[in-house]
Amino acid sequence: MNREQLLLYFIMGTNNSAGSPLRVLTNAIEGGVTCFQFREKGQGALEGAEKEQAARDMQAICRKHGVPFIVNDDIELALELQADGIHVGQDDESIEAVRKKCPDYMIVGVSAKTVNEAAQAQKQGADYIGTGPMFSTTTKADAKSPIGPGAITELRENGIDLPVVGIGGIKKENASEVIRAGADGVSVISSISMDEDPKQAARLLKNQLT
Ligand code: 3NM
Repeated sequence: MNREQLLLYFIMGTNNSAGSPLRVLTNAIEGGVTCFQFREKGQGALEGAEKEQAARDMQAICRKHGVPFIVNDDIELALELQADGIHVGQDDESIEAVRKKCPDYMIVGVSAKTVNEAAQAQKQGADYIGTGPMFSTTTKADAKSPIGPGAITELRENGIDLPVVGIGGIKKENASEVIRAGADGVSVISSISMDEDPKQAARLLKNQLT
């Protein structure tokens, strides 16, 4: 995994964008997003054929702009679409099982917040980890209490050298703190998807990261 591709990692489903999801994604990419994850979860999430079509439409936009397209949680969909990657949580399938099902080129990302989880992910062949919530968030219904950017510093101090993105409650005002703590990038949903100007939101966020 190329660490630079994780710098501004945008995540969205059709149920968490203020405007048309395809327009939001296009604008976000034009504003500088470096990676995208399709995460169709929670209230109002599409299922079945509608979910697949939404994913295909977003993948086409990502392809056109050369942005990696990663699918959250749904391995069958990732395989069907030949997505660039798959992201799984601690409660989803083991990384080893995911690795076995997916072709070698596929990026495998894992959510990991403790040194233990991160070391396990590293050992099992994850390409990057997502650590959070950094700050409080209302986007994920079952999000835990914030663990803060210090959790990333702790991973680094304990020898975790995998690419890491911070996630949860990240916006332009606190993003640089996450990078300074040792992250390669930040993952955001609402600070881009719910902004009335996603392109400008992405641009302003990115300005804080380098
Ligand atoms: N995962 P926002 S927090 C999808 O802690 C997700 O693992 C989290 O949304 C974790 O950028 C989160 O709007 C929600 O806060 C991120």
